[in-house]
Parts: sequence; structure tokens; C-alpha cells
Amino acid sequence: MNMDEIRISGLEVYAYHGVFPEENKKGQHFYINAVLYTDTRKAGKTDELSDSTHYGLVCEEMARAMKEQCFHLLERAAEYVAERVLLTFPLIREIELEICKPEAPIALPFSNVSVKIRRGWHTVYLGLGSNLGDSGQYLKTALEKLSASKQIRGVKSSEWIRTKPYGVEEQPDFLNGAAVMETLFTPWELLDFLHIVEAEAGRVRKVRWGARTLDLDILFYDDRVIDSENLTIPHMDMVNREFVLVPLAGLNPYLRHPITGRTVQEMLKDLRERV
Ligand code: A4P
Ligand code: MG
Repeated sequence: MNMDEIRISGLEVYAYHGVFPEENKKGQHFYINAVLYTDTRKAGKTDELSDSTHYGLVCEEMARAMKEQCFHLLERAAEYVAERVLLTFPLIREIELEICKPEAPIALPFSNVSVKIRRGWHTVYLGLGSNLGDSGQYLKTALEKLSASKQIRGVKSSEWIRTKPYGVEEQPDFLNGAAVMETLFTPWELLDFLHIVEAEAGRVRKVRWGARTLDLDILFYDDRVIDSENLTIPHMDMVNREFVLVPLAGLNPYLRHPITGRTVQEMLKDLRERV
């Protein structure tokens, strides 16, 4: 997405981060540069501060976050401050944050050292399934657990549908659905979190494609394409699965597959013509 920017540079904060105990005791000056990615169009029309993000408050929040903990690493401080901004100011979708430490204990002449990161909210679509026990309750609890995570916001789910088992056919019918949300998790962190939620639902991994109390699959993560040993995004087999495409179409029929360019609606139509 092409976003507008609110820029803050050279915000001075006295804080105590550093690997040496001396730094944690005495402290030093840090300087923060931040680019806040947001949509300023509405405020640009209305001239109302409530339609935008108050950069003064962002500065205060960043200074508070810098001072309330004492970290060894600039990396950790940057992660902490970026997360604080994203959790506190809902209209900021992404932040680029640089923390400079020009008084760092380096025994050579230098002008600055800094760590710069970019973090933000990502849009994720999940597929949910269950065909053991009280499936409706498992799916509902899973959504509640997702919503309860600080790293996830705006969870919206499709309707649940009853489906015939695909793959291994000698097993109970499934209850399936999809959900859309925004998250600060990376794809791999999200996968780990989903595995925890599955485990808490008493899921035992025995047979691939076998019966399960809860199955949570990442269908899309922004328009990222990932092929790694333990993660494939977009989910590989979705074009062949009505139980994925139907609930997904209920959420967003115009969503496009980042590789094929086909919308969910088109994938569903193709599938129905094929079988
Ligand atoms: N993995 C790779 N990519 C992803 C991703 N995008 N999202 C890896 C989630 N996980 C991903 O999955 C095995 C491993 O896949 C994970 O550890 C992760 O590292 P699993 O959930 O442990 O095993 P599984 O679910 O038995 O295998 P698989 O291949 O994920 O099966 P599916 O695709 O989940 O299909 N019929 C109906 N009607 N409804 C269903 O919901 N579900 C399945 C399972 C079969 N038939 C079904 C349904
Ligand atoms: Mg799975």
C-alpha cells in the first residue's frame, strides 16, 4: 500500500541502555528518527486532529518507552519502542524507527551508531477446521484466543460450513471457516502461535490429513510468497479446496492470489467447473 508519512527526527531522550554496567548506571543521550506510515487524506480534508495521529503524543510515548526499561541492546530498545507506538496509535500502520547512540562506548573516533527497523501490522487470512469433539466450540475458542493476543487485532470470521472430508475420506465431516485479522507477528511467529492454540485444543498430530479437534492454516499473509521447510504461503492446496474458498469468499471475494493473480471468486468458479 502506498502510504503517507509523518516524520519525526532527532528526538532526544536520556536513557540507560547498553551492554556495560556503567551505561546502565550513568545513562547517555539517544536520538530517535521515526517515519510513521499512515493515511493522512481524511485529516488533510477535515483539518481535525482526531482524524490523524498527534505526533507530540507519539514523541512522548516513545520517550516513555525508552526510559521505562533498561536493555542491553539497541535492537531490543528499537523493537520495544516500535511495538509500543503500533499498539498505542491505531492509525499508524507501519513505523520505520532509528535509534541513534552517538555517545556509545567505542574507543575510536566516530560520529554515530544506530539501529533502524521497520515494523507494522500485516493482514492475514486463516483457514479453520475441526472434525472431532465439539467443533463449533473449538473454532469459537480459537478465535477468542487469537483476539486475546496483543499482537493480533480486528479478528473477523466467516460463517462456519459443514464439509465432507477431503483427502483421507474415512473420517467425520468437518466444520470449516475462515478469518481475517491484522497482526504484528512475523509469518513464523504466527505459525508458532497457531500451533500453541491447536495444542491447547488438545490436538494430537498422528495422521496427515487425519481427524483433528482444531486445524489452523495460514492462507494469505499480505501478498507475501514464502516457500520454506515448515511454511508455504499462500497455502498450497487452496485452489482445490471448496472448504477453504467458500468461507474465504464470504470474507473477501475480490482478494487476489499473489502468484496467479486470480481472485478468490475466480478460483472458486474454476474449481466448480473442474469437478
Ligand atoms: N505448514 C506449511 N505451510 C503452512 C501454512 N500456510 N499454514 C506446515 C499452516 N501450516 C503450514 O500441518 C503440517 C505442517 O504444515 C505444519 O506443522 C506447518 O509447519 P499440520 O496442521 O500439522 O498437519 P495437517 O493439517 O494434517 O497437514 P496439512 O498438509 O497441513 O493438511 P491441511 O492442508 O491442513 O489439510 N477436509 C475438509 N473438508 N476440511 C478440512 O478442514 N483439512 C485437512 C487437512 C484435510 N481434509 C479436510 C480438511
Ligand atoms: Mg494444517
